[in-house]
Amino acid sequence: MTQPTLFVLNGPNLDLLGQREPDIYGHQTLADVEVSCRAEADAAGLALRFHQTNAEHEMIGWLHEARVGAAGIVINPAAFSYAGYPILDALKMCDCPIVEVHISNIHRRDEAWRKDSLMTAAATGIISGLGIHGYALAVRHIAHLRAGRGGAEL
Ligand code: CA2
Repeated sequence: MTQPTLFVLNGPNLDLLGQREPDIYGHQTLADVEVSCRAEADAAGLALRFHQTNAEHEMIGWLHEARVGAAGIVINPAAFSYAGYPILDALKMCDCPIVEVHISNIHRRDEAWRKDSLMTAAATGIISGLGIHGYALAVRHIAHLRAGRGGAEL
């Protein structure tokens, strides 16, 4: 029997995680993020698709794949958060749970433009400011929903 698939999708510049601004984003790399997501997905019996792109069309392609039967989507849209209307439309086409993750607390950042993500309008929920641990928590939450333990009371 094929396992249900969870998508963890990362937007522009996150391929450089761990190499820039460690005071904000930490020292761990996107490969470390993938290891932590895979551990959670394995424990929950979910197959994992883990991707990063700097190209909007590639992100939209993965969302179109996820639209058909994915267990859930964890997305750090990075700067697509602020201008990615085509990605917002694609997220709105997905019926599965969507958790938006930001490594930093976007509401606490100095730049006002970072605070308002367009993507939140399509997300089931958002995790922001818990470092890379936010990704593992997001995967765990989707597993939790699949086990029928979701809803308002967690
Ligand atoms: O906190 C997050 O995860 C962000 O989504 C990261 C985005 C940023 O545009 C959002 O405001 C918050 C990307 C930051 C720029 O890319 C970097 C990647 C690695 C290290 C430093 C910066």
